Amino acid sequence: MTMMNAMQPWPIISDEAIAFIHGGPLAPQISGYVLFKDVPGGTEVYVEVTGLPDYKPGKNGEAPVGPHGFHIHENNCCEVGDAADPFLCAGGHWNPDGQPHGNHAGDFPPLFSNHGLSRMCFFTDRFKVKDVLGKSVIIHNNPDDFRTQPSGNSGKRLACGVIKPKFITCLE
Ligand SMILES: [Cu+2]
Repeated sequence: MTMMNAMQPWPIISDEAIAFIHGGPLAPQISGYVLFKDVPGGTEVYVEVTGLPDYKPGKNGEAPVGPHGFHIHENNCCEVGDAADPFLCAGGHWNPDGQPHGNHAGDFPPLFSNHGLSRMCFFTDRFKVKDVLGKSVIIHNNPDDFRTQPSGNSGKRLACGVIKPKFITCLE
């Protein structure tokens, strides 16, 4: 079923959404997508990305590279901006119910690189697809410690994708 809704930035309501993930200047080889699908009681999230960096252990007080922090951020923006610190326009973590980091609605399990490939599917009851349209998904360089506020100390932003309804219309 399709319908118009003047309060939504999108003309048609869908129960599926997709974010196409593109690597920024720190990891231009990253490519993939995140799918969101309404299911009873919540949403299933499926992610498939390639081109992730290989794991590097932390040395001399530096954080390890990977597993990669993975979150929904609050803004509809994946412009690179500062090439040394990309994707700042995506904003902070999407946090609609004012929770501490570690319990943000868009705090996701980290991505593990299997020679660059990560594939993962999980369920969340924290949102439905309509709630995350126009937000963004970010993959970070470092692991999320799920403690440090406000974003888990997961480091720079390697890749970004804006969450859009999943279908093709003649207007796109
Ligand atoms: Cu993040």
